[in-house]
Amino acid sequence: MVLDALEEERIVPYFQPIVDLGTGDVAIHELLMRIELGDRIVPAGEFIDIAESIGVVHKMDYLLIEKAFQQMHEQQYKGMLFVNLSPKSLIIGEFISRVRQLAMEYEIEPKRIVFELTERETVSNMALLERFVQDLKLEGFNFAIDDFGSGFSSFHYIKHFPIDVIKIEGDFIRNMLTDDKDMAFVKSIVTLAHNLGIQTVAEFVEDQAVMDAVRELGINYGQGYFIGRPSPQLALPGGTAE
Ligand code: G
Ligand code: MN
Repeated sequence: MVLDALEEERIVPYFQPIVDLGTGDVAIHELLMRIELGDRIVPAGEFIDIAESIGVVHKMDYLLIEKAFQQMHEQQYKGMLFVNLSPKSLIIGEFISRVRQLAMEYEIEPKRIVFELTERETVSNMALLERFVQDLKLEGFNFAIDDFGSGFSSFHYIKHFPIDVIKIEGDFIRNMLTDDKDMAFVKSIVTLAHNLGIQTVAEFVEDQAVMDAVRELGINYGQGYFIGRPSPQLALPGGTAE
């Protein structure tokens, strides 16, 4: 299924809005990979492990990024795009030149692109990963840590990579108003980020109460089903998905 989808270019971009909690504007979208299968849209969770084990995930990433950049260009979208990236794709030799070329082709300044690194997945050669991240940073691209708090190497990533944004693990956010431990985790992550001058995103904002609470804590951005579900369209300034 994965190989056919790649061959037939049925890898499609979905975009989930991320709102600026200060202004209420949709400032960012996260790019999510989907496969079109007849009239069904298959979410990444159902195929990404397989794609990785058969060694084609980087090819799917290129295709997805190209389609997303093309759509940003066509819609004259001026906001930012967060892109999930497997560390394994990142350390493939041609990745940087490909992404740079796509950004030029579709007139997207690198500073509008934020690569999300997950701390759950890692590579054996950390030094190599660090070098690739530094190179992309020099090109002007930015970096976020995805699902911060869910893995074992959170502090390592912050210490060794030029991180601009922390995306706080959704399970902490979702339960923070009912679970004291989750609230304590969220507060300490916010303090850590503030002390380091790093921006924060609350994931899995699923209702108004959590939205108010994360704004109150000084978290910069919110993402989740309460704000918007992933969709094939980018929301343009003014708030209407078009
Ligand atoms: O690991 P990462 O944060 O990139 O995962 C993003 C996934 O989380 C997407 O597939 C998206 O559909 C899902 N998601 C986004 N917002 C919410 C939410 O508010 N609640 C839940 N349960 N899942 C969400
Ligand atoms: Mn993500």
